[in-house]
Amino acid sequence: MSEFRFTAGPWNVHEGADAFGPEVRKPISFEDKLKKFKEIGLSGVQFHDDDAVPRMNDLSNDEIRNEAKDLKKLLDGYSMSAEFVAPRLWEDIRTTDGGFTSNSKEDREFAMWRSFRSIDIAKALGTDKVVLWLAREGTLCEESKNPVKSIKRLTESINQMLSYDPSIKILIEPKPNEPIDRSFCPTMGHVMAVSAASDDPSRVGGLLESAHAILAGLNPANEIAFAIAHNKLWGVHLNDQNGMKYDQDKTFGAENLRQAFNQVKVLMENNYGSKGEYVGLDVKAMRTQKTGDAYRHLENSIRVVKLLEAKVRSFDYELQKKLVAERNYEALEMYVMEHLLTGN
Ligand code: 3MF
Ligand code: MG
Repeated sequence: MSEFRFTAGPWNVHEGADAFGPEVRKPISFEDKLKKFKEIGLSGVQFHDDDAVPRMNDLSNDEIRNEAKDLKKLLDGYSMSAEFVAPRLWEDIRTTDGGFTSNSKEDREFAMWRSFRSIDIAKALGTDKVVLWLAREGTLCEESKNPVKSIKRLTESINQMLSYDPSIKILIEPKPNEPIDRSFCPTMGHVMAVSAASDDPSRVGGLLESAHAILAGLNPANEIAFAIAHNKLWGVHLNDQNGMKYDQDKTFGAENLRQAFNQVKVLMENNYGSKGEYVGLDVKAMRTQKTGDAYRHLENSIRVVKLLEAKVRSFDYELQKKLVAERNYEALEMYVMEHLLTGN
């Protein structure tokens, strides 16, 4: 039995286009994805604001709320929950230079409008979580933004969201680069600092994505631990990544099983999920995967988490204690490798 409840976003079943080529699979409707998500064992769905309410830029605030309420009914029909809503601030012409840290006042106002609407949508969907993946909050040309002012603008934007709705929680999902070159909030340490600087630190936490940590040259399990130590790990995006290159969103564990094991281990040791947190998967199928078999990367990721949960349960903590006391880390490391390579 898994201790975790899993989620994914509709973008995790996509048409397979990469940065250099066209789409290779047929689009699938949201309801079909929802049905299949349920079937493969997910408990909920992650949303961008415009995944939940398409073409929201053309709708009034009330129309947006009403469409979100319709979506809630659809989710209820499948007994699926909404984990979070994230304002998608990286597709509109008005966020070409970023949203919260754009040099243009009108663009910053648009970013706030989308953020307030994301809060409205989250409330209508029955979740108190808004995720900020700060895709364009940084620079392509380093001299183009005042970094101190920009970081303060980010905090001010978060403060406005906190005061817009007293029950909403903000989860910052840090990423060091891509599509921006130099991010203003690249790691979980930065997230904790922004949280501390906000008007209500108890409502600003983090969501750690494994691949984003690897892109920053950091260890995902330690990034998870850093947020847990501050009581602020409110979401994860488990996946994998082959080194510091473009964002790959590979199946969890597909590149580095020991690193994946340690992520599951730190989550389990700290009862992640006991306060309603989900294990989110942010994985993408390979471009080569055929239409009609577009969910296998999600199923595989769930399977890997479950197999690693079993490995954590059968981990010999007594032996670990003994070897730590002897400071025999060579023996401990070998035990971990044997444990992962053999038996249950
Ligand atoms: C990019 C991401 C994003 C976020 C998503 C929800 C498109 O690297 O990880 O996926 O996860 O916007 O926060
Ligand atoms: Mg992610």
